[in-house]
Amino acid sequence: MLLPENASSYGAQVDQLFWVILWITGFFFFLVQGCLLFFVLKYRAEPGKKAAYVHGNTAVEVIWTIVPAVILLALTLASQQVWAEIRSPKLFPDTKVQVEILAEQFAWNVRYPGPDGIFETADDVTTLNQLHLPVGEPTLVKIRSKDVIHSFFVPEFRIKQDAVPGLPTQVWIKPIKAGQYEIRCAELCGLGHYRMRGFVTTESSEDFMKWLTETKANE
Ligand SMILES: [Cu+2]
Repeated sequence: MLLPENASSYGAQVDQLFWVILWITGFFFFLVQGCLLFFVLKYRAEPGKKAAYVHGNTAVEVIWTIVPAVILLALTLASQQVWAEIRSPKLFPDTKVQVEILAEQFAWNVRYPGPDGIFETADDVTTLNQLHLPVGEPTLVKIRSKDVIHSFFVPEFRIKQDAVPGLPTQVWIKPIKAGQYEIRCAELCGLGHYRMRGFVTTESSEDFMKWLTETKANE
């Protein structure tokens, strides 16, 4: 509901943080706007009523500084674990499958290392804009850029990572269901940015291996 379908192992945790933050900020948004409306009406200009000069209120100022600080600190601690789990290479799960994505104006070059597990060898499997991932299997995704800054974004996996020239980065994805999704470039990268789309297919390990073999045969 409201959010795109979740198709990755850590998506639910990301969504949970999102909702907690939305509830907190939403609550204070309505509280503040409500107070504003109330005071605007209560202290509106009336004939014969003199304006009061209020210099400030230290107690109230301390409260409205400390309360947000405590909330921010709590959110930082609460999100730290999920963030580290998703983004800290030291905490990545063991990945049998690896894929390299080289972004360029305006396409995603996808490369699998092939049976030898080593990139840039003759048995590599390469595709353009077609990323396949096995369901239930954590996959290591290496992201690079050939030219300008792009951003690898698959909303259904709750992952977004900039592709920066000269700065290889890594993310991991463990799809939890079979389906078809889109890779969108989330960084304005030139005139063709709008058509920089890739397609993700998540499927069973058997189908994934079959696809790899067929793609290699058709190269
Ligand atoms: Cu791009």
